[in-house]
Amino acid sequence: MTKGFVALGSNLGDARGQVLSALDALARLPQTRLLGRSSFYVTPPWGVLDQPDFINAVAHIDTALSPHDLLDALLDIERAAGRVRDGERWGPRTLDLDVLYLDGVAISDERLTLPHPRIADRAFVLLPLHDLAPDLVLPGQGRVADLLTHVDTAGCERLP
Ligand code: PH2
Ligand code: MG
Ligand code: MG
Repeated sequence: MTKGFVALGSNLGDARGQVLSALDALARLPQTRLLGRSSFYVTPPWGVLDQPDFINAVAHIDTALSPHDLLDALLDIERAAGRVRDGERWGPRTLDLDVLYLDGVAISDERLTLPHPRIADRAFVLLPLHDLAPDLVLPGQGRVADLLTHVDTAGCERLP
């Protein structure tokens, strides 16, 4: 089994409901346990600014799936939530599930890069990840709590 973290995001339709359902779906994946989840955050859009605010969260999982089988399972959950990929990078989406990190795993191929290469730039990932793993050191990027001090968290709000 390998422990790791998955980022969840949504900004179309019932965003909070999509993220909640996705956590259920993660808990039901084969050979996988959901160990915990962060708070939910409302976050301003990053990358493409002209789109609705997101709901973001991070899940802590333990899985015996290979990294690529996990990726395929996440894409299945996205499709089941009605995600349509129109090719717009960083555009609005009903559900986005990204593998952030798996213990001891370093991969870079055309489908998957681990650890996720842009965690350090993104308050919408670092805030929820910090709830679960402030002392996690992301190889090549740094410690989550330190990285969080270097990003702009303006407009990000933790939901009760
Ligand atoms: N996801 C993106 C692009 N921009 N901005 C926020 N706030 N949250 C996201 O999850 C997000 C984003 C592409 O995956
Ligand atoms: Mg993403
Ligand atoms: Mg994605």
